[in-house]
Amino acid sequence: MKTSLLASLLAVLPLACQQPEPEYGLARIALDAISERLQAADSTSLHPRAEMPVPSSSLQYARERRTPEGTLERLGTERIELDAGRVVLVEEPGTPEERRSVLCDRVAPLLEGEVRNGRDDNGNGLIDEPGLCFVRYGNLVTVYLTAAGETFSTAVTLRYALAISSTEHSPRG
Ligand SMILES: [Ca+2]
Ligand SMILES: [Ca+2]
Repeated sequence: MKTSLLASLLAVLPLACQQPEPEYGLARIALDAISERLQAADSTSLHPRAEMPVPSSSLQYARERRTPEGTLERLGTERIELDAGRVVLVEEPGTPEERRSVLCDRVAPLLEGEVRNGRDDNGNGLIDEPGLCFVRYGNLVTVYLTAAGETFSTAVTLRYALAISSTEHSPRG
C-alpha cells in the first residue's frame, strides 16, 4: 500500500509544481459579477433567447430596477460576451457611450470535460458548449464558466420575468 501511495504522490507532484500561483477564484468572482448583473435583466429583452438545449456564448439584456414607487425603471442595455478568451462586459453596446470591461481572462475554448465531437461529454445537457455560455429554461438562466483552470456554474432567476409571468399566467384546465 505504501509503495502505491508513494507512486501516486510522485505522479501528482510534478503536476502540482507546475500549477500557476493561486488566482483566488477569478472565475468565481467573474461569475458572481455576471449573476449580479443578470438579476436585474428584463426577461423579455434577452438576445439571443439562449433556450435549452442551445446555449449562447453571449447574452444581451436591458437592466431594470423597481423604484420606491413600485414602477420599473430601465437602467440601460448590456452585453456579456466571450471575446478572444476573455469575458467582457459591454455597457450600452453599439452606442457612442459603449464601455467595455474585462471580467475574466483565460477562458477555456470549451467548458471543462467537453470535447468538440457533436456529443455532450460532461453530462450537462449541452453539446460542445464554449467555456462561457448561457442557457435559459423558463425564467432561469444558467451561466457556465471554465476559466483559469476552474469551472463554476450559477443559476439566476430573472426577477422581472417573475413579475411579468405572474401577470400573464393563465390557469389550465
Ligand atoms: Ca462534445
Ligand atoms: Ca456538455
